[in-house]
Amino acid sequence: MTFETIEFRVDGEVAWLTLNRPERLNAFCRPMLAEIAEALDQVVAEPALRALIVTGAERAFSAGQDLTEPAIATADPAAAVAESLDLFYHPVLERLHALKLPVVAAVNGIAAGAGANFALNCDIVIAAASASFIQAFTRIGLVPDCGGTWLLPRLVGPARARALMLLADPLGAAEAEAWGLIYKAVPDEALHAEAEALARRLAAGPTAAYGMIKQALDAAASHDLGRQLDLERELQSRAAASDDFREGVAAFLEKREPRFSGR
Ligand code: T3D
Repeated sequence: MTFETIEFRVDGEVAWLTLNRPERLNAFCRPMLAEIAEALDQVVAEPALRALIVTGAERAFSAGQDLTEPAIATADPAAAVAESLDLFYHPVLERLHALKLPVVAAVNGIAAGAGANFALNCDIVIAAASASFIQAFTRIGLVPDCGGTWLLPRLVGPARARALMLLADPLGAAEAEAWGLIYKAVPDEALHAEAEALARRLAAGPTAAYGMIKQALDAAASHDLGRQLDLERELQSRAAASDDFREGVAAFLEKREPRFSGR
């Protein structure tokens, strides 16, 4: 399948999804969000895939919503924005969170507004040293969306989250790492190799267990400890029934590296 606004490439067990509107700093428009949703459906439909990398073409990761998109300039922007979120952004975020395989965001440059929060919805976020993250929304009189108000306080704590969202100042990759917003900042020239190495390592791991870890972490936000312990018991029973658990224990006892199938 050929896309107009993204590149989607499968390389063995790892897929690459590249946001590809560099003339607009990879800003999201409705056709692009629809293509991302379609690519994520392809990821689900391909059981051989075991990790996904998301990155941006050329100098930016994404500048967030395309502010030149006609839907923004309608007579009723309130309705247009609600429609964009309901019909385009949220289906992408729901698909991203429903993926059982791990998703690595390789943030190659500026990630602003919805672009920043799209990256932060991924499982592991690494960024080029020259990249930065901006909760740009208040610069144009909007509020953070794409889960920003939910994610940021959990990642960096309420004080820093509030300042980031109210001030809309850029946060460089090294500081983003120090604050716990992202996993790691890496030298610019090493970004894609680091992302690929991480994804290959994850692709060789117990994919079903990774999916269950993601499910448990998502559920933890709304559970008390008792409910979370129940969920952990249920997931652990499923993990214990997996081929990968048998292989993991066998490899340990035989003093060798495990060969996980992902099942
Ligand atoms: O509809 C809804 O559902 C609402 C949802 C909203 C979610 C959001 O994401 S709101 C936040 C939207 N994003 C922004 O407000 C960021 C706007 N962009 C910027 O502030 C700056 O471009 C950056 C800080 C990201 C980068 O600055 P800089 O100096 O490196 O680049 P630049 O020169 O500003 O941009 C380069 C080109 O990209 C330029 O085009 P030109 O003049 O060369 O033809 C610029 O207009 C274009 N561009 C950058 N961001 C956007 C964009 N075009 C459309 N939409 C953009 N968001």
